[in-house]
Amino acid sequence: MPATPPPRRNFPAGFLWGTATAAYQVEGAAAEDGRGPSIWDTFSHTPGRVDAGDTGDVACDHYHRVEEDLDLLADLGVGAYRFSVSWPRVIPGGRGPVNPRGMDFYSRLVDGLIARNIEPVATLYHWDLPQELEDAGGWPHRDTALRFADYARTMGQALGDRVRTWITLNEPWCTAYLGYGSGVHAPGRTDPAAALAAVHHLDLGHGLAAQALRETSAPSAQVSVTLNLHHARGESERDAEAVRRIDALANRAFLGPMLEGAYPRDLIEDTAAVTDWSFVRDGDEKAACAPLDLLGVNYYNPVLVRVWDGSGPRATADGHADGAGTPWIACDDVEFVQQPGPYTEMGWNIDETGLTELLLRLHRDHPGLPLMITENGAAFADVPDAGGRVRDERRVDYLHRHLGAVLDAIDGGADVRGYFVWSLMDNFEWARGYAKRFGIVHVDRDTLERTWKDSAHWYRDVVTSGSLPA
Ligand code: PNW
Repeated sequence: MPATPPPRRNFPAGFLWGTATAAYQVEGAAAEDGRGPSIWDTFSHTPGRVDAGDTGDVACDHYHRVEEDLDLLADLGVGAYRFSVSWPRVIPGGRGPVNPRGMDFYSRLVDGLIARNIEPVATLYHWDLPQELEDAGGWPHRDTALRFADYARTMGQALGDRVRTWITLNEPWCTAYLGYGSGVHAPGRTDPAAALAAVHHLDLGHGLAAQALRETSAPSAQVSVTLNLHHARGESERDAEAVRRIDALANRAFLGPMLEGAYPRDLIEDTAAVTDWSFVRDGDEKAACAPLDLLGVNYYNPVLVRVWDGSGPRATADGHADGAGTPWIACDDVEFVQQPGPYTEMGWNIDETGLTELLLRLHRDHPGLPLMITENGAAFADVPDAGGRVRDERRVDYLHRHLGAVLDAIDGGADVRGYFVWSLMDNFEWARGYAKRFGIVHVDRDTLERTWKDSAHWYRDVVTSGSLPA
């Protein structure tokens, strides 16, 4: 007798399936049609900042290949596409006049998506701050939050009739702590007090931008923010203090003001030696707490922490403690413990149980707030074989595990509305350059030709059936 195949697991009706990219990582055309420079142009053109000296000058040339890429999305069968708008493409100096040719690109992108029945999910800030605003002080400076809100209003007025879902910021953790704390991201500063000021002005900018989008977009538009929450675990009860510290600095520094209108007391106390938080003015925390329709969650891996007893070298397995600065401000007695493998080529451990736990925690702490996985994926270097096939079974396995983890969270009551693979195609992986390939579609660095990997075929089957194979 033939064995009955094990059943597929179904996602809820209406679950939104997508892929994600970001402007600087895919567009290229860095100096075309009136685009102004961003901090990532400056940073990537500074020797020593990005592996192999890679820059986003050409990237995937998506700016010129947008029609081909729209057809690629349609062929994948996805219901949504998450892209980001390059602030210096639409407002070259960060403030002041709009560049109509830049705006036109996004208008055509949105129209092209809608024409193919693909929902546009637009992120306003995926790290490419206009250089002029950095020169004026950047995110540690209050004015940047106000200019961000102006930019959001401009975008709402231009595209708010057509964009169904807005995301204000992508991963403000990276902007603040990697951009101004550890310095591994643009603008490359290593100043802990500036990093915490950046946290606040990102929180404030988010709230003001969310309000501006609400005021300018169709009533049905959904407003969201995307956070890379750190799912921190301790090895034992003794490590609860390390977990609390990481949770305050990495997660509640954003969740607190954005969702509850207040910074956590313990965060203020933990960081008292670095800043007195006097940049928080009356009314700011309330302003940061604009009503949200969804919370975007980017998830790659959990972290394992313990309290360092001062003996021996401190374990820094999260990969963020080398170099001149650290993202882990006031955490000198926290160790990041090496986790058991396997790992992706970023050196990130693969553990999907952290995703289920994180989603259930958000469901418990913020009941009634719908969740969306706005990024999840893995870097593996597989390239086409002689026959042109890309056998990336490790990526298929990664996605399979994590989609199963999403289903486990849904079974546990979490209200998860959608899932976006990072990324549609291999692209500029920030400080790691082009060598780290996150795409489900391969991009040849010489010809820029797009080739479906096995994972793209696999993902098409998942999204078109709305179910996960056993
Ligand atoms: C996210 N870290 O970045 C971003 O949103 C994407 O643009 C990026 O390509 C993707 O994840 C893969 O890295 C992160 O060092 C970059 O902890 C670095 C870290 C986390 C997220």
